[in-house]
Order: sequence, then C-alpha cells, then structure tokens
Amino acid sequence: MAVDPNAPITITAYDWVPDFARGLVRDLRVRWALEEAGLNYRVEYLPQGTQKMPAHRARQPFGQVPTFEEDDLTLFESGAIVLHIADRAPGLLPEGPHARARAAEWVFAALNTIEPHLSDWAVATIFEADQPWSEPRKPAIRERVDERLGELSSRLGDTEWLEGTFSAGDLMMIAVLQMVGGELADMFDRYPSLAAYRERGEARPAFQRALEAHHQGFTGKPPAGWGDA
Ligand SMILES: N[C@@H](CCC(=O)N[C@@H](CS)C(=O)NCC(=O)O)C(=O)O
Repeated sequence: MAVDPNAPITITAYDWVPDFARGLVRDLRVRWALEEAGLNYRVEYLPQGTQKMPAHRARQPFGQVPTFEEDDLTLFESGAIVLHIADRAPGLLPEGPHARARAAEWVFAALNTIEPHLSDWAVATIFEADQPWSEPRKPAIRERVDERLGELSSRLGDTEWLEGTFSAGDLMMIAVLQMVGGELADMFDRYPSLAAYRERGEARPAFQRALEAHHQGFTGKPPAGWGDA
C-alpha cells in the first residue's frame, strides 16, 4: 500500500459520500497516478460540508476535492495534479517533448471533451433528477455521450493505449470512463474496444490499489439530515 501517514505528499478526500459516488470521487484518479508513480501519500479526510470552509477553500477555491500538497506546493484540479505527478515520475509521461505533449492532450480531452457530457448526465439523472427539466434533457445528453464515445472508440481502434504506451492520458481517460455506468452502461456493448480499454486500465495493479484505498477511506457518517425527505 502506498498510503503512509508519514508521507510528504498529502491529498484530500471525503470521509463519506453516498453509495452512487463511491468509485467516482476524483481523489481516485490522483491516488491512481501516485500508485503508478510509486509515491507514498497520506490522506486528509474531509467530513461533508467542511470542503466549503475557509481552511479548505484556501487550497481549493471552489471547495472541492482532490487537492495535493507537498512542501510549499499546493495544487487543486485533478488534471493539474495528475500531470504534476506524471512530470516527476517515470511511466506516466513518455520520453520526448512531442510524445509528452500528446499525452497531455489526452488528459485535456478526457477532462474537457468527454467528462462534461458525463457530468451533464450525472446532473440530470442524480443531482437534479427530481427537477422537471431533467427527464426531457436526457435523450440529448445521451446522444452527445454516445457521439463522443464513438469518436474515442474510432481513434483508439484496436490499439492497447491511446498513444502506444500507457500514459497519464490513458489514466485520465479511463478514470473519466468510470462515469459510464447505470443507464449508460449499454454503450460499452456498442463500443467493445472501449470496454476492453477500460478493463485494461482497471486491471493495472496500481488502479486496484488506488480503488481499494479509495473505498477504505469512507469511514465517516452521512451529514445530519442526509436522506431526510
Ligand atoms: N474540476 C475539478 C472537479 C472537482 C470536483 O468536482 N470534486 C467533487 C468530488 S468528485 C467535489 O468535491 N464536489 C463538491 C462540490 O462541488 O461541492 C477536478 O477535476 O479536480
């Protein structure tokens, strides 16, 4: 295990989230990058609500997780954190400036081209599911997700990783593809090479260690009033 209470790197995560969010909270991608890089880290667990308090907003202006702290460096945004980790450890960024730029390009594609549609889907089906506008929006969002996954699948083809060797770009893309579940899960039937790609990522020992540590972290209780009608 790379979780070590004396490690110089600290990340933040929640001590409790509802079941639907477990496996999806974005500390997972940071843990995965740290595991791939072989870097020990410790975790500061935030009880729900404290992410919006000044102490945490000082390191994450939007009151979210994850964050990354080491020495005098504090970072927020999972993409920036993963790229920072990748930059200092072999195995997540290939050799050579062009190859590195292409790996970074896929990190941004995951976060900026694929994830927003999956976030829209989560808003419509979970966070605002009870709002009258959500049900009518679902077909259009689903179509956009399908289009993007089809395009990604076409580019990936039968190759193992997006740019030949596993990189931070694959890590972020596969982390984002974790959001394709529930009513969207059938998309993987239409794009089997994408399903196999995600499975290849999930089979990596570093992913498995990160996922286990992610789940083990949920030792807190729901906030007062959670689940009340
Ligand atoms: N763009 C940010 C998004 C971070 C984010 O959405 N974090 C969620 C957990 S996965 C969160 O803390 N949400 C609480 C909130 O927004 O109040 C990143 O990639 O780090």
